[in-house]
Amino acid sequence: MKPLILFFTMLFAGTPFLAANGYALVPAPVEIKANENDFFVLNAPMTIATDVPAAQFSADFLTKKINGKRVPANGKIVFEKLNAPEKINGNHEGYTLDVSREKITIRALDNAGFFYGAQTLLQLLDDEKTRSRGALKSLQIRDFPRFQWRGVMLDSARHFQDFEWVKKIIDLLASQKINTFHWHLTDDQGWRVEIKKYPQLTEIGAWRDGIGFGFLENESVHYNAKKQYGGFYTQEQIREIVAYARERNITIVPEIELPGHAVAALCAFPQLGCTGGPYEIWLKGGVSNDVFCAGNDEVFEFLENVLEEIAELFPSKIIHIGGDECPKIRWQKCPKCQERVRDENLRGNAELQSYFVNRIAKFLASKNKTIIGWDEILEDGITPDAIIMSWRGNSGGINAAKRGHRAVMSPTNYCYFDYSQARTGEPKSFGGLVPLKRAYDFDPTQDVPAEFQNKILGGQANLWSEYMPNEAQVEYMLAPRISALAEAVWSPRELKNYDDFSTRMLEQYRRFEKANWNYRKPEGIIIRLGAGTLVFDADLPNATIAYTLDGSVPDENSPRIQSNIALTLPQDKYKIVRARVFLPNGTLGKINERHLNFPKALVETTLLPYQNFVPENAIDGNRDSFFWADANVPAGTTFTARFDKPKRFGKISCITGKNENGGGGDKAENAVLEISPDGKTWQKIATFRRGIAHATVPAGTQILAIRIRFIESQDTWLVIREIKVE
Ligand code: TNX
Repeated sequence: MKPLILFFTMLFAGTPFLAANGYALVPAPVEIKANENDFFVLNAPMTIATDVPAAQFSADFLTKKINGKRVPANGKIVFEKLNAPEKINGNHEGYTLDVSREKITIRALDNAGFFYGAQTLLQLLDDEKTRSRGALKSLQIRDFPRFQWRGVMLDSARHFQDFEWVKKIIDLLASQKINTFHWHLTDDQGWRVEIKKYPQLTEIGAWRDGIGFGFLENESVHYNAKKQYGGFYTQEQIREIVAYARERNITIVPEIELPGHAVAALCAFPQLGCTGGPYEIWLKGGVSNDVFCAGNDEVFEFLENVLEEIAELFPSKIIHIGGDECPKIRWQKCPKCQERVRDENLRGNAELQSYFVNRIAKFLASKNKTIIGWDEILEDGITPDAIIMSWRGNSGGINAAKRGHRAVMSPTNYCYFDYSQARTGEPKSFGGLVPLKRAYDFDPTQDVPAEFQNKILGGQANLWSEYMPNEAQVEYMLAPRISALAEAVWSPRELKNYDDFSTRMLEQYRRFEKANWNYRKPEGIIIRLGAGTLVFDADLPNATIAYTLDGSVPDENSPRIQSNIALTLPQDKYKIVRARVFLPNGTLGKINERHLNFPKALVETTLLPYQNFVPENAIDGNRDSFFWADANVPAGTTFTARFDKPKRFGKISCITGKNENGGGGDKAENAVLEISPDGKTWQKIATFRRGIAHATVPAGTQILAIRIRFIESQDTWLVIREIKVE
């Protein structure tokens, strides 16, 4: 009689088990079955064999990474053709991975699957538990992606990144199973790709008079002999990166911005703008009124020549043509543009934009390329095969899908990795807030009706580089959020679980460390403030937080609280709260603090928030956090803070604008600061100048409410940093 062998095979239906069992895989795979009682013993050097042509690169790649040895046959690790494609839904990026006592087998249909199988195996082998045990638990993995477009965009125009470093970012993306690298190569601040036919584009367009954006000269190394800031990628370098990425299953989608965001090109060729210039390369962000002229055929000839070289350099079937943020002011006054509107029977300037984009799309179609553009290109009609990149929420993508377009979701409030990772204590950023958890909650099919979901190709995070003066800062903004994105676009939605993810991330932080990546460490803690209530939050699962209410430094002896548990404080009593999270090794993270010196007040405003900004941010005693209102502030708009009972103050001030000390963009322009004893009658106490208003209040004045009132309308966004009372 055969001996009865009992295998304790467990099927992990939900990711919580993944972490608990030590499989710190990121992104989480579709399915793992582990055999608790059997092990594959790691003996150096590991031998690797395959006779499948499509697996050669991955076999070499793995061999190098683990210091293994390629052998003709009988390897300990083997790559084989998968004969049961249904196991991975027939997906060419899918793979199976079997670890038995004798050997490790990776099976796939194609290069991509073999490569991802190798990436998963690398994570398993490098796992701390595996290494300390000297053995890998026997297991079976079945894995394939949820979406076909798993992207990251890098903006190399606002700030430039070193060519070799771009390979480093490709390595990181590949390790997280990202397959699309969208490369933003042109903008108002620089033209970054060599075009043989127009050398002036990079001779002139790649260099600006300083680093700009308020950064110091020494925050970058990218200067030429004339001390101008900038740089560009030669065609030879591009070919090298394209090949490097391709081996790692990454398609590079280049972006050439048109008709707007074109100032760098106009500097090289002023005759391509409506006014003829002179133009200067921008040293700041924003939206330029100067765009390509839509009435001048020379513009199309130029762009077609440029795109011809681009189409040849980048094998990607898809080319990004921008299409966002194109003001029509110049077109309105340009005789050539108006002539075009008449000749083409267009309904106006908005339709002129769609004429422009469609004409380019047609040219690219002749090169066998499809266009993708920011969601603005949908507004006035666009060729049906155009793909829409939805950045202003998911709605652009949903509308696109309903009209039969394919779409990629990249909504600002989940995917803009130029936004801060925490409310306080972070480097200067574009603004906005996308903490790790928020990035993790990204779902490309959120709110998409079931019948249109097949139109959603996937999702993408964007690294706009206005506030990333150097490569280290790009790394900081990308990691760890890259892992959250990766899981959102790769792993099955039903398996998503943030606590489990954060546990697996502890291992991922080690990987970042090993790859010498300047990642944001998880000690950040966010303190949310309700009315009289504090809620502590951290990037670590079930975090314990030490806090103080007297301004002292929190330490091991301070009171402790668990994350996400509310702490209610007596009103008006405490001025400052400081908090630190306990790290997994028992030490304390960096200090976060919040001032609580604004008396209890209720905010009432007709302003609409931009994204998830809350009006209370403007009265939380902290000018780092702010309320960001949406563009277009009508005359008469008010923003009122009303107290529960009348108060007396010596001084009242208000700071608005993007700069910490007031001013910059998005400031209150034609507005006044007013007070009221009863909430009905108002008295002006100051007028805003450069975004700031301050007043000394006559002694004895009773104040029930303070408000900002806009005398005239302004069509900008508005940042209200803080109303301060003393
Ligand atoms: C909007 S997203 C832009 C970019 C900026 C970005 C900053 C998009 C299509 N346009 O030009 O860099 O905001 O977050």
